[in-house]
Amino acid sequence: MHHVRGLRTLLVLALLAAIAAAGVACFDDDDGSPVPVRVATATSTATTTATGTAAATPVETSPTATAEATAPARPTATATTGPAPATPEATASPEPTSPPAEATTAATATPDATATPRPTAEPLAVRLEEVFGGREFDRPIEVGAYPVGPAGSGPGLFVAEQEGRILVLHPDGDDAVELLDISEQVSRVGNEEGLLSVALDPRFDETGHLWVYYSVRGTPRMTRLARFTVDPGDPLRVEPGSELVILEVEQPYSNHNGGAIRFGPDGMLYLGYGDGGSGGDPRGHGQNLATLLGAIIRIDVRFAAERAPYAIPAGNPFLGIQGARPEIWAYGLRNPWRMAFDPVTGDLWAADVGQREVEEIDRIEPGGNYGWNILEGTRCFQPEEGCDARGTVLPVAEYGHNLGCSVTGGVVYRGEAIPALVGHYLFADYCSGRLWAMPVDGGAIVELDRLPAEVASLGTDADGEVYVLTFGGAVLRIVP
Ligand SMILES: [Ca+2]
Repeated sequence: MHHVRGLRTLLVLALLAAIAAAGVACFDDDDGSPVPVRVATATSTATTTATGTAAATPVETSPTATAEATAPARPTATATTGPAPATPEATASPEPTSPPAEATTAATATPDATATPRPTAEPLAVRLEEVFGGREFDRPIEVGAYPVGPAGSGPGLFVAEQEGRILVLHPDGDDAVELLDISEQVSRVGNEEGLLSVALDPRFDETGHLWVYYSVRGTPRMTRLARFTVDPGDPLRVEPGSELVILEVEQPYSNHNGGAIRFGPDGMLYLGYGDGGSGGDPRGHGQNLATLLGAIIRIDVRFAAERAPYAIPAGNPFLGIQGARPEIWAYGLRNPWRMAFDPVTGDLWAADVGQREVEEIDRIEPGGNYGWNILEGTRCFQPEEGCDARGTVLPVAEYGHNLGCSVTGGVVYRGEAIPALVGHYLFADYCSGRLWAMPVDGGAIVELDRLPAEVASLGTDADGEVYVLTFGGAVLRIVP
């Protein structure tokens, strides 16, 4: 009797596995690639981006408009700011900004980013080693360089925990100084709520500013971008009461808060917002330019003050477009959990978490519509068949849920310790623990490792070496 039931269970499991495999096979030509695949841009019809209007859905643009499109406003574009911008709108520059109509070409921007895998000369071999003396953190979500260590000497690292604490440590020791604890004001009601991102000001040595993004405790439910300032005499101490609220956005649901604060090579602050949550984007935020939800924003916070917390940089693609939020840099995103600038090329890479089947890696171009919720990866989502994806930018790479369940965006490796890894975008899957490397200028994606724990985030130290954060608590460094 027992073994009959066992057999039946096996049969059911085998059937389920077959169904799962078939499900993956229908979006990917080869049934379940062992690694994420580059998107074949040659076969894509969706090579124009954005629209001539602020319409929520893509509108066909004339072929000439795209043919002559020049890459507008790289992140190096200038930002208009006087010493004291009055309101964000006040800085709206009369000079022509890049109209969305000429926004970008799709993932075809780099001609050699083709789908043809390039044979790898040598297999990439890396190891992951424990740092901080094996210290365990409480759901660490961000790691980054900090100019001083706990004893005040040498460069350190900061590690932020979702609960609301930011610690400063040396990679070689488990001594930690608590830099900031905002857990009293952080909501942890939802699994995806909490302190979600931390970034040092690009001129931290002069300004002492620390930028944070978190879910606010209380009602209404919202996320907040805020600035704190360290004591000028003691960079290991944040001045109490120094918080300056920069931007708050109401969040209809507890999930998909996005959250990555990154400063571009242009000195501007970029922040990725999720679509507001629930499932399938029920309120259509992804394609709605009137909300910051489902978008990556670019704002100028260099002269942030209570009356004028930020300004809109000239060159923002939707500046001056009626009905569109001028903060938006790119849209059509579901939950860009992590993003990073390539320190060499200035390219902004984001990983957008999928809904049911596809996880994707995007190279973010100004004005780009990344497709959600029309598309999930390269696959139609709304409607499931025959969707109108004109005007959307396809991902650079994608993978199905045979390899994981939720992509964790990483960084482009530009360190020195692992020469073979230079120029690779590193990313991982939260569920399967798989860690991948994708050459940014084309070529096959390779699996570097498979971690036993959930990978929550990746970050770099001052030398560009990479650390992997797991929700289990461990912080690991990638070494040759
Ligand atoms: Ca997309």
